[in-house]
Amino acid sequence: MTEEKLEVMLAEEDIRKRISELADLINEDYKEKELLLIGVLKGAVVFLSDLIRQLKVPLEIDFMAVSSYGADTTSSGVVRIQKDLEQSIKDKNVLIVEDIVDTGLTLNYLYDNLASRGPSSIKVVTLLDKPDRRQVEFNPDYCGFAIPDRFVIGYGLDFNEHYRQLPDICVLNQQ
Ligand code: PRP
Ligand code: 7HP
Repeated sequence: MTEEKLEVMLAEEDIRKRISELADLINEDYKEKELLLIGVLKGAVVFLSDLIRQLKVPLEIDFMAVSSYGADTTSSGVVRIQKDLEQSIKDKNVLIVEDIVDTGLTLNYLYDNLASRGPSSIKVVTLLDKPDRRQVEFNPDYCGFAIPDRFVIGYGLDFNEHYRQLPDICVLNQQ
């Protein structure tokens, strides 16, 4: 039987502190503006729900679901919209909220797709970035942590839909 061992990479308290710093930057950059946060389901829900509680600017939220991964830890390279927004983003200040940028394929696709809908501005905040894994160039505007090329779970991130509820971000070692 495969034994799974969890190793904490980023503890709950480190994540909390960094989200507060990201929120300070966003509050400053969007002073006097209104924001539409677009959470990318499902991984970003935990990050988005903690982030919005630190934001002081008027905001709305909406969600999209896209798929680039199957039940695997490697990218299929195919991005599909599985759930679209419930509203037009024309003339809105859009902030895409992601849990992780890995190959960059998801955000590369999503950014271009949303940019073509006529928002007044569009930026990306990601909690995690794995720059070593990039297949297409993509630079998030705000990033919580750049991490090494390890498969991580917890704080919204899954392995085969499990572990999203862990408060820490952990590396899953299978032995
Ligand atoms: C994960 C993550 C990003 C994407 C990043 O989503 O939430 O959306 O992969 O990978 P990329 O940069 O290589 O494209 P996933 O498809 O696993 O869905 P989930 O959020 O529902 O877990
Ligand atoms: C997607 C993803 N989901 C969970 N953990 C990771 O390390 C991941 N990279 N890309």
